[in-house]
Amino acid sequence: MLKPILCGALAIVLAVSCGSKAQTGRARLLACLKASVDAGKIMYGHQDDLCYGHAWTVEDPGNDPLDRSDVKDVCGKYPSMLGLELGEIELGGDKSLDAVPFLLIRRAALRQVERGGVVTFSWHPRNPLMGGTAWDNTDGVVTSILEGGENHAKFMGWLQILGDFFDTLRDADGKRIPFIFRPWHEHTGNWFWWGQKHCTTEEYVALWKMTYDYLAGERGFDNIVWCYSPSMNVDAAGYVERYPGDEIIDILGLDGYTYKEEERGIEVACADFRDLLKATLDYMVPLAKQHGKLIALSETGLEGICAPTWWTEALYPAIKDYPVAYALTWRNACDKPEHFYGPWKGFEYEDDFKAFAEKDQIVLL
Ligand code: BMA
Repeated sequence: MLKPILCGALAIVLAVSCGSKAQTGRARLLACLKASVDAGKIMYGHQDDLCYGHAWTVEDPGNDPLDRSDVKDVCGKYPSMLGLELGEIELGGDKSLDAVPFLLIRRAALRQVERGGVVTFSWHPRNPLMGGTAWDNTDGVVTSILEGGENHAKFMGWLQILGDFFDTLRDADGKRIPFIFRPWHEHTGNWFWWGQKHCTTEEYVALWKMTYDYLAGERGFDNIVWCYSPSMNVDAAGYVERYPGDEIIDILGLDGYTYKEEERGIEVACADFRDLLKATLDYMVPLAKQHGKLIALSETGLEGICAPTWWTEALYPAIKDYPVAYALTWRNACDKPEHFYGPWKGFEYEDDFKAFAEKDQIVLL
């Protein structure tokens, strides 16, 4: 059984409803997430939260690795959902595309689960055809890695390396920990090589199936909860167009950000974000019900949080009336001062985050 992630009454709900030992890790984690949703809660998540912060790294003197967190610095608690990124693990090196050691990522994942929280992995693999990054968005890459393609063997090698990493994620009893995996995200845009314009629907679905068959099938990872996460730029038809199927997907995710643009003020940008997110959740809720799936805001944020009340007046009102399992804000890059999406101590609008975190519905550890 997973540890309860909450204190008080809800902890009891989770403790009794998180499934039996006989269930797979996937089923148990899903049961926990569902119990939390059924109790009306929304878990708060932050990307890379234990690995570094807005103005610190784990190597700084005085920082106990895995104890510091920008979120905890502000509100006294860790996020209940920890996002971690595995981009470039496929190259076999020891650091991710964001220069985070995979050893640290592994320890962060295990520590988060030990503390009773949940982990979600994203993966921005490089372009296996052209050699560039995930943003090297050329056509034909997916074709080249599917069965029969010139890069199929190479890509299967990448999946093997990913699987080897996943296999190291074990608790003190040597059992694989349950976690969420969210590959091939934001495919409804064209910025990644697996994006809408760069492959057909059949190819995209085949890419998912190949990934799932290898990890869940061949490697036997029955501890993975699978999240599908289109970008918030589509209607209901666009959302489901490339859906890989109910057998593969557990969570209907959504990546949706607030974008500041010169021509509209930040207040309008926040209101537009709130309205679009609600309109998207309006069609996701019946869809999730129909397919028997959970919903998550798998990535969100406003870069640099230049709105004084983004948390309480843009994000919170947009999600509070919906069964959203978790909402995860993107990373606070330590090497790019303007690239932050979570709170940090000393940030001018940190009180607004505190007010968000103190809402009954919002769950931290
Ligand atoms: C993006 C940015 C990049 C980062 C990537 C993967 O949104 O934060 O700086 O490399 O995510 O984490």
